[in-house]
Amino acid sequence: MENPSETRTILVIHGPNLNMLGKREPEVYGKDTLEDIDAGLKEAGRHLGVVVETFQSNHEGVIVEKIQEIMTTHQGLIINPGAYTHTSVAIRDALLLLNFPIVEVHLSNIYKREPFRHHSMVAGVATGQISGLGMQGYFLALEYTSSCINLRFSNKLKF
Ligand code: CA2
Repeated sequence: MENPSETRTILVIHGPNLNMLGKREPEVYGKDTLEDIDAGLKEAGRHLGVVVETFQSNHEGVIVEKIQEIMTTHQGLIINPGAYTHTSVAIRDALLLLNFPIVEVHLSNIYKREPFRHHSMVAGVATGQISGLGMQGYFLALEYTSSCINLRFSNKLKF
């Protein structure tokens, strides 16, 4: 059996309404579906030497529970909390449980949009944020997160 201490697994969480990607508002969020993005991330993960898991929920508590579940099983998190970005103290508090890299991703540039989207509850507890680069943002986040994990395994980085 694989030694659990040697797994290199990154979870990608998509928040509410992101299951509608490619089906509505392509001018804002692009024409790729969530299934396209998830399949691309899993394939990219194989090239980067990490396992990518993906998860989508429209429910805040379900996202909180998923974050709690990965505390000891995963080594990186990429999260687009959707509209919960701007409201959820619960997701922010759950992220504080994790001691590995967390990248917050937004397809749109939240700072160019309505004022209520300018504040992220998550930004202050994430390692970093990518906003406005469309689906490429997820792939850039994956490159960063996987390089942190691979460096850690070669003992060059502590987190
Ligand atoms: O730009 C982003 O990625 C957002 O996280 C997307 C959220 C929005 O509330 C945030 O302010 C910024 C909304 C996701 C809605 O996704 C849809 C996709 C297709 C059609 C309709 C909604």
